[in-house]
Amino acid sequence: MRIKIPKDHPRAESLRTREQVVDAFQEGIVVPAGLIAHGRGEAFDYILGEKTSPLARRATRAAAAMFLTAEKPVISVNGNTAALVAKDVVKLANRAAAEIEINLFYRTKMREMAIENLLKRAGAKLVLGVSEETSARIPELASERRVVDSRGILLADVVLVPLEDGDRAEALVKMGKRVIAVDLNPLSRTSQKASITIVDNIVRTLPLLVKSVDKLRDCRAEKLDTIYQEFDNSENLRRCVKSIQEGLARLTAEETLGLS
Ligand code: PTJ
Repeated sequence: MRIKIPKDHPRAESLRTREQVVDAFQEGIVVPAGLIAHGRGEAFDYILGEKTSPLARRATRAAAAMFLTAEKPVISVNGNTAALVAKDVVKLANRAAAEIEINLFYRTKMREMAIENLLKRAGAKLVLGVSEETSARIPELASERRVVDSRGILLADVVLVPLEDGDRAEALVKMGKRVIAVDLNPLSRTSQKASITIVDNIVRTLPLLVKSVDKLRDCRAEKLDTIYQEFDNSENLRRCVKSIQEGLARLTAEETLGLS
């Protein structure tokens, strides 16, 4: 069932994004747990004001610099990411010479194919993570996420992992990879374990990351190294938690609780 979202609804954008996830659920791209994960993200986004903060901008710039200095960057795509930002994933892959790899927690052949089709319709030429012949296992992981492509994540030096569960981010870091997470929850294990965490909604992050890559493209390698080395992820996360506290205080002060 489709609902018509009034244009002047104060949270129209958020509701449209929610509909996108629901549609993708009906197409077999998003799993039931993905709906729950999206709701959790919505709650954080609501408190954070549903806009990109200066902290997220700084993390995105550092992530762009890290991407541009990578020898083999890979964008890991799960159901929710495909549902929300397939076109931006392809744009980022083209602009940053990165591979796209499907990596699923709830892995089925049907979902792999549905997500591959979606990414190809969005313009992707090559989608890794779907061929049995090239599949490898990463150590220390029990979940289906351990299955990776031997041409992709296995060899990658930088991996973008949007909307992840904590185990894999930790395993990838242990393997010596630099991990860029996108997660609205600054307290999640993924956020805490990643090298750079962008605490923002993926629907805003990816277009901004593409812009940032374009802006930094002509910088010298030393300058790019400095940009991401100067970024302090723990400090940035601490400040994100503080902005959640401030967001809650603001919402209470404005007495907007329960209005939408
Ligand atoms: O497609 P699959 O099979 O790989 O499964 C994907 C899900 C999302 C079900 C799986 O990775 C999972 O269970 O993830 P978690 O552990 O719920 O973590 C998802 C994180 O993403 C949570 O911390 C959410 O707050 C956050 N999140 C949800 N939606 C967004 C988001 N962060 C940024 N932008 C969003 N739109």
